[in-house]
Amino acid sequence: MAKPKGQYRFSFGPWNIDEGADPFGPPVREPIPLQNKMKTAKKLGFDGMQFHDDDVVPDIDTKSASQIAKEATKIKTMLDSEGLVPEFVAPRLWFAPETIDGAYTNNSARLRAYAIDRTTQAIDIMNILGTTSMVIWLAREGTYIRESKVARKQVLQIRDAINAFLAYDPKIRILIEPKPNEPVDSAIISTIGHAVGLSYMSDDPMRVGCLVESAHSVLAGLDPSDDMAYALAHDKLWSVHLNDQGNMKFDQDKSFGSYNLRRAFNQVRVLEEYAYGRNGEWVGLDVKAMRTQKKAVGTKHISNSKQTFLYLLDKVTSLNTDLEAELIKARDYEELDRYILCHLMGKKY
Ligand code: 3MF
Ligand code: MG
Repeated sequence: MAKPKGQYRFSFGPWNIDEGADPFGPPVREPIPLQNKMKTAKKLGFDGMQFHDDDVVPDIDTKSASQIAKEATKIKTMLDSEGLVPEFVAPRLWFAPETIDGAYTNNSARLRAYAIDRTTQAIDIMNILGTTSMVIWLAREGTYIRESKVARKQVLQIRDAINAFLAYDPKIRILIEPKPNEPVDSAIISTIGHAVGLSYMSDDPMRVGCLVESAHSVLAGLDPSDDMAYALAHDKLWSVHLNDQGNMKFDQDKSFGSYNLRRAFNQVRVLEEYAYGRNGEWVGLDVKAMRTQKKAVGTKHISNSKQTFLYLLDKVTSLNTDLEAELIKARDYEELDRYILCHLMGKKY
């Protein structure tokens, strides 16, 4: 799909409008029905929605295949009537008792089989919704203590699972979303480099790419824009989860640009420079409302993040690239630094 420069399509998931529970306290906002979340998405100028399998079919493990198909069809009709496109489906492989000690890398063959089955079911849901993209966030594939798993074997188990899904449906593409830790102490596919490496180990590397989440890169001590550039160099940046993160804390999913505006600017810059979206890739936001927000203002993190992206896009497209090139040529990086800061602060340079 040809994309004019500077034009983007935005998406988020139902989990991004949440009830505000955290590990230390209960929900503080009333739940909002899925259809209302869809209406909010449209109202805020979003054209796409991302889903976990059980966002589409709640309590999925208790339902038969025909019940799952029936409920997914209902959601498809709802999406169509709201004028929204499903971006991807991600199997939620970290909630069920079967995945307590990992999904594809569980030490039990029976529980590994559960994870494979659950994922093929997610592929069936994708087909009903009408998307060929599956995101896998490998939440519990790693270790709480290193001696509990054989790390090399885990890598091959994930590769084999990916190959099984590629064979199950030749139309799908798999996007690996890496994260270095949380909920596990140490994740086996922890960075975008690991994800890209794993894609080349698969039976069909052209159908395995990745999703870079800003906060996950920061948690790994890396710069999100460099991670995006790395994936772009491999033609494997197939989605992004923009948000922000204050260094090595718990996964914060703050509004895009909220912590480090320059870091956010450089993410927009790299996406714009390499015409991200030209093959239909979405700008996904994976942001969380602060627990302090009341229900009526519980979606500002989403609209603010999109607006910050668009404001930063203005900053990217209005950058004086001749001046930038001149300063690079002169190797006057102190001056380049000052120019970028003045530009971001809206000060006359
Ligand atoms: C965790 C995440 C997840 C994934 C989602 C889709 C809950 O840190 O970022 O959000 O993005 O499961 O893969
Ligand atoms: Mg995410």
